[in-house]
Amino acid sequence: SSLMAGKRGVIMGLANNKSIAWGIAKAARQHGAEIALTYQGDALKKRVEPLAAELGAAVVGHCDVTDASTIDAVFAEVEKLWGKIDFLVHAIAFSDKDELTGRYLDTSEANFTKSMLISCYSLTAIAQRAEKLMTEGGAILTLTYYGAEKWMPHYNVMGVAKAALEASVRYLAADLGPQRIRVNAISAGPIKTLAASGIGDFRYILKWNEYNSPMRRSVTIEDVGESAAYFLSDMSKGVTGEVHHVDAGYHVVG
Ligand code: 0WD
Repeated sequence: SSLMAGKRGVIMGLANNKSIAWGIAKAARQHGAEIALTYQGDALKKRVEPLAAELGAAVVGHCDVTDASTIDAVFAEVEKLWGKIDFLVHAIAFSDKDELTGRYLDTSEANFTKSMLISCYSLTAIAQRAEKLMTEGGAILTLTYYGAEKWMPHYNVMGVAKAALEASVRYLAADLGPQRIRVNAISAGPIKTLAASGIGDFRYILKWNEYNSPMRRSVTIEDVGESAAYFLSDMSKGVTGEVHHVDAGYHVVG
């Protein structure tokens, strides 16, 4: 379709073809958008480059959100490439997997701080840069999980970080609303990705969702991609500060 024709945006958090960022990139492309991708480190560069080629997307360089100079560098690259952007996708999260099992109570200060920096603050850090390039308004989208709202087994510090991320969405929406920059989140149901494989008993959580969600299935990165296209396009031009569940309805049950 031409839903996103003429729109240009940056997608951050692509690790491989199982990533939610890949589902979003594919959908945005199918709907006519132009895309720029970042990667984290040389190992992922080798994964991201062929995927970018498949979509005809630009690769704007290495970005590790714990290193502000790399954030500046990729946004400088995007500015050189296009001058302005229309959308930004944040599909980034991290916690030491030793703390994604057992008790939340046992979270260390070091991992709490690192998880909050990478999984929560990074949205604000990249929104600061995006603001300057969204000169004609724009759409910012992040990814969250139900563990922000309710206790979920093993999600632990990531649940706390996602709760803060969802609050950030509301505060950023208020700050950027006057410039017609919208900020929303998709709360995705569990999907087997690299990041998910670090969560204790993930397969059980996936099965639990399949048996108990209203649609009796789990969601795919393609499902998330299609919903993302709504948030990144003008179809959602009156929507901001929203956390939208793409979880086969699980949130009405669990
Ligand atoms: O069930 C799931 N998979 C769900 C994921 C359900 C609901 C939400 N989400 C969220 C995640 O929490 C995350 O915010 O979706 C987002 C994307 O995650 P994903 O697609 O599940 O996982 P993955 O393909 O691993 O991509 C996350 C990427 C990293 O991959 P790895 O696995 O290498 O950590 O986030 C990036 C990295 O590419 N990332 C960083 N990027 C820049 N700087 C950093 C960093 N410091 N750390 C991680």
